[in-house]
Amino acid sequence: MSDDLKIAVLGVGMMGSFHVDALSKRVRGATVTVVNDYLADKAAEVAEQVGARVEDDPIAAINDSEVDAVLIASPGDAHAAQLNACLDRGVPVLCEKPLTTDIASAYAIVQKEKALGKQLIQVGFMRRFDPEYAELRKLISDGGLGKPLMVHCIHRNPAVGDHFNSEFMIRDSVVHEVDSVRFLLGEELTSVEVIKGAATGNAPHGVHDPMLVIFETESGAIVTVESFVRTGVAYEVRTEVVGETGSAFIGLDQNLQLKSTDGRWGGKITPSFVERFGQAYDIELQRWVDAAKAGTIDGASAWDGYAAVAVCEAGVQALRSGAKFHVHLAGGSVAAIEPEEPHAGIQAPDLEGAWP
Ligand code: ISE
Repeated sequence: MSDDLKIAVLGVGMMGSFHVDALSKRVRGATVTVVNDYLADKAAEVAEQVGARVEDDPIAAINDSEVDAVLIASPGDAHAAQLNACLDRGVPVLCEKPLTTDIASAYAIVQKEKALGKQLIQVGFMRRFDPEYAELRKLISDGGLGKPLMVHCIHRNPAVGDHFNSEFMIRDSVVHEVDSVRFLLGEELTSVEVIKGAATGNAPHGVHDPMLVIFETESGAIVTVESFVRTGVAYEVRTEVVGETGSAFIGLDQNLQLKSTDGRWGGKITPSFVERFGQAYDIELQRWVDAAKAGTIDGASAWDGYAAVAVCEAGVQALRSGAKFHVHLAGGSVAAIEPEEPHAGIQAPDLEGAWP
């Protein structure tokens, strides 16, 4: 339709093609007009399915006269240049995480958008649109749990490729918990530690799968994240918030429960994040399209994307060094991340020979 938001989708791998499908079938008021991917065949295949045009150059796609808004689902290292081009042209953009791949470029994007005086960038943290997360957030902000003291997050994937090393687990998986906790509690994360335990035999040598990531927040709440991406079982994302006056749990996967004659009881497992968060993705896209038409955003901002980049970078440093890392976001300059001073540890007295 003529008043549809005309969208260029950059990157049509798994996420990008999923979004093209949603935009063309389930989202109202949007048309995908231009598709770009570094794999020409893939771009042609996806474009043909929705009657869009292929543009080989992502920057030309952003500047195309038939494009009102951009959805970035390209690899993370392409984001900075593509976001800069969107800001230069002044078009709304929904960018999949990460905002960019380093703190300095993420901060530069935040500053550039701020100088324009208009929020154009929304970051694709889809869990914010999941009804359970939204309900939990409201419960917390209404004071239903009292002061939040602890958050326990479980993030399990059934299987991933070998490229998914320990650092990637933090930047690609744990990043969702970083944004979710910021969203739920409405405060920044200020420190991060990584505890590496025994690894599953399913993980390539040297990959710390599973690992435990521990954050502190501005108010002193403690957040634990189990990141386990090769369980071989199901997609399991659960969050429990423990407050002064109660606790609440989401992600129990309580769909149809069947009792059968063989004495078993239960439901079907959720195989991947597409099934678990399919509804959230659709809501996210619809609200982004509606907001873009109204000249605003409705979801995670460039600042939220930047905060996630900074906290995850600190997480990677904590993983590499074994030290706890602090994150300082405020202060009008690029985020500082720094290790905590090492301490001497406990000195046990040498008792050898003290007994006869
Ligand atoms: C993936 O990129 C996602 O965004 C999923 O939500 C997450 O669960 C998965 O671990 C990531 O690899």
